[in-house]
Amino acid sequence: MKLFYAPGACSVGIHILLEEIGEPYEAAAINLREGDQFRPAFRALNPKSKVPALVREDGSLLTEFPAIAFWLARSHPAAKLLADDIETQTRALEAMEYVTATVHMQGFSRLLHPERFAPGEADVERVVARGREIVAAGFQAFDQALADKEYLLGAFSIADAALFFVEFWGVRRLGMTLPSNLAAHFDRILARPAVGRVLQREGL
Ligand SMILES: N[C@@H](CCC(=O)N[C@@H](CS)C(=O)NCC(=O)O)C(=O)O
Repeated sequence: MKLFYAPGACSVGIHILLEEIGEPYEAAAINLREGDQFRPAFRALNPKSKVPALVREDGSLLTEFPAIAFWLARSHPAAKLLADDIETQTRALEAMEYVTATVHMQGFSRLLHPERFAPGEADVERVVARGREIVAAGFQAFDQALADKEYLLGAFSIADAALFFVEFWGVRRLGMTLPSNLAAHFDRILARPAVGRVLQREGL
């Protein structure tokens, strides 16, 4: 398997899952700031020009965080990244969808790239304020979900890897203070050896 990632991007969650699985894989860095994602070589591989992108053993490409995470968990059951029952699997999809489609794409995208949402310079402030509201609502919901457990689904799973990348952005990129249950969850994940290895490899 070969993961295309960008240091500190949402792909860090998939990088962590590969490291948790513990089988050999390749990891290739894409420099988003330099526009590597739009160069012909990467576009030919992934026309969406996005990371994470995972090339599987059969040569096929998988994109979109929830799909990659779900496939990795299901195809590597020994890693115990997702329990086998339908309720846990549905809850994992629910959490990953909220992280990726709402907290990331609607919230953090407004905070990190307000120009993509603001028709003009005068609108940037309002766009950022809306981004903060969306992220805060997401963090609040996940904080509540973690009130009585260490991980979203009880044991560490693909859902936690998704939640981790937005926690990481909040704390390390934007200096936010996480609500208490979320802060404890973030520290718990940071303490996992696989996570330490990935952060080191990505230069974070
Ligand atoms: N819906 C996709 C979003 C992927 C995405 O937006 N990735 C960002 C990095 S966090 C990216 O590749 N951005 C490149 C760009 O915007 O040009 C997923 O969940 O995998």
